[in-house]
Amino acid sequence: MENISKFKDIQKIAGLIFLVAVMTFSFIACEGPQGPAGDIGPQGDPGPQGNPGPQGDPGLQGDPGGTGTQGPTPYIGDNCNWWVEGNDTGVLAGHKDFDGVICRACGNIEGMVAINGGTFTMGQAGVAIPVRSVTVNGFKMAKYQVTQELYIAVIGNNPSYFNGTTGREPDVGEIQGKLPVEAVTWYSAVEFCNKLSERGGLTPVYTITGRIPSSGYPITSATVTANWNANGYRLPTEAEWEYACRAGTVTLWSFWSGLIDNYAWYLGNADNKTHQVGLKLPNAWGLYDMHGNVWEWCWDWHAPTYDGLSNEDPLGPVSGTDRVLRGGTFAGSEESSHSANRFSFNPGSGIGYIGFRLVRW
Ligand SMILES: [Ca+2]
Repeated sequence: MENISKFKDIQKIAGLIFLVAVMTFSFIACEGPQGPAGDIGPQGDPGPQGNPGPQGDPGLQGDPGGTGTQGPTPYIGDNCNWWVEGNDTGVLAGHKDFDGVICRACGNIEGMVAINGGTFTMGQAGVAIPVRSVTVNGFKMAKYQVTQELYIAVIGNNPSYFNGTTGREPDVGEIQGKLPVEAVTWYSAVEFCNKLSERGGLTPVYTITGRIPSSGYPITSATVTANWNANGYRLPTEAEWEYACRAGTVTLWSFWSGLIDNYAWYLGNADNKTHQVGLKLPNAWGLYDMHGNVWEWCWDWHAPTYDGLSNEDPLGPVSGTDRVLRGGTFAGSEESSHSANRFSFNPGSGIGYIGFRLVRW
């Protein structure tokens, strides 16, 4: 009996060693898909008299996935073997001749994260309604807001308020060109998308007619239609933006609210200026500055509610006067950077709080 018992102990120990070895190997060799991130814990209830109550614990992260047999998948048809960065492909990106902004060989940018399609609960009770279940197809989204250096490389000018002149310098240690471009009109942003697509050998998404002015910037008016099958760069739809921002979470932010200073530039920490992209922590899908820094233009016309919109890849109302902005700013309250919070602005106007972020198929 004693021997059997010892044998069982040895079996247990051997099993444990094997398990630890497998976990270690999986962790070290993890080039394959990562498992989904764990849910963020519930938010605490606000306490009486307006004081915040105890916060819920952040949820555990999901386990890393098993050892993958494939590395990241290069895009077919590009001149470079460049890869999507993201939680489902590992992290790699390679261009033949990347100059830090755009690849001289293929004309494309780095840092597009692969976002798998899925269904999520869009909206927030009392704020962005009706709260409803929405499904979006997979797409790729830039990790960073479009920077001033990228905008200049494509368009040739810098409309930004925070342009480095006296009183508008980058914060200590930050790089001017890596501040988000802002004061961009929605029309200029969509033309930027087309120009970058052409440079990268992709099919432009937008048809722009009746442009005012007929050349030069900013573009203050135009008629814009979208070819949703084109593979070029474009603005996210409002649904795509919120889906990516939430990154699987259902809470007010994609992070635990007590950690906002780690994730977002907002009124409480930004010193009333924009900040170099990517300095705060990303969300669970690797996207930076979704909360705070600058508002981000979305494709959609703005209506006060989502009434009447599709639940499958909704494109917003067919017409309107303002376009949707998402994500809050360096000058906004904590609440303004909530995942579901909405704002809108005249697409022909650009002010120093408004930038944008690229997506493509
Ligand atoms: Ca933002």
